[in-house]
Amino acid sequence: MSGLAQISQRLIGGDIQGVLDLAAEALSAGVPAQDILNQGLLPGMKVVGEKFKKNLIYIPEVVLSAKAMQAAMELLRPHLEAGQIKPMATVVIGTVQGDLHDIGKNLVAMMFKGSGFEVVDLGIDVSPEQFVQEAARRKAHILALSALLTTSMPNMKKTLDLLSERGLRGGLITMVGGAPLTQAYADQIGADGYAQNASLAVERVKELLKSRTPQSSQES
Ligand code: B1M
Repeated sequence: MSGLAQISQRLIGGDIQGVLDLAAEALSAGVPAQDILNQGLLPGMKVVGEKFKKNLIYIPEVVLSAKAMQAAMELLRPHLEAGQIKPMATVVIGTVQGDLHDIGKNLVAMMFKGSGFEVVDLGIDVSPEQFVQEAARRKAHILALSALLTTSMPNMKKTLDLLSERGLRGGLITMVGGAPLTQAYADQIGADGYAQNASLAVERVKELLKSRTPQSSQES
């Protein structure tokens, strides 16, 4: 079994130290952090999700795998975020109200940082009011919302509606994402952009920034 497949296996087994040791070993052997993430950690987490869905594993096991994933992401963070020069725009990001899932949101935040954005991470269970206040206070160019539960998705719409009510939609790019989301849902709630994963989220935002006038996006 390859080193990256072993990382997946340890992650599925919730072996935090095992995942950390193998990830550190891979890094020092020169394996790129992106490969450890994309070919080791993410496939492992996918299996965890599938097993959870089929009731083959339960919350305590999922928590251990999630902790192993988070610990490994901390180890990879400096490598994924490297190369930053001058912030190209400010992203305010968070997981919407009622939702405590943050692994995907943290990855999206890391990818933005690694691509030269300034990132303000509001954490989990963020209310529409908090999102709107912080986007205004930080003079954000991008508001990025993550949701993993079908029950928390409506809070994305509530956040976007509150932004409109406060007259803050112009000049602010709104991005949504998370496993249960689709482009159709993003269109339905009036988000500017949707992406299926963290790398695509950065690409989509770059496209949207390019399509806006310099005064309303790239310049603050
Ligand atoms: Co929860 N959970 N969970 N969970 N959990 C899911 C989401 C679920 C699909 C599992 C299942 O049934 N198969 C299911 C939701 C079902 C639904 O809504 N239809 C579920 C459930 C039901 C629950 C609870 C209700 C369980 C319970 O208590 N009975 C509960 C809810 C708590 C709450 O939030 N209020 C709960 C709790 C938990 C844990 C705490 C145990 C843990 C979270 C730990 C943590 O995040 N710190 C957990 C986990 C780990 C999962 C699964 C197994 C894995 C999620 C994950 O981290 N994936 C998940 C199953 C699954 O998703 N298949 C599941 C890895 C991560 C890298 O991917 O987050 O999808 P993801 O992020 C991706 C993309 O979605 C995208 O980019 C990322 C990668 O590149 N993306 C964006 C994410 N945000 C984006 C934003 C963007 C763009 C892209 O732009 C802004």
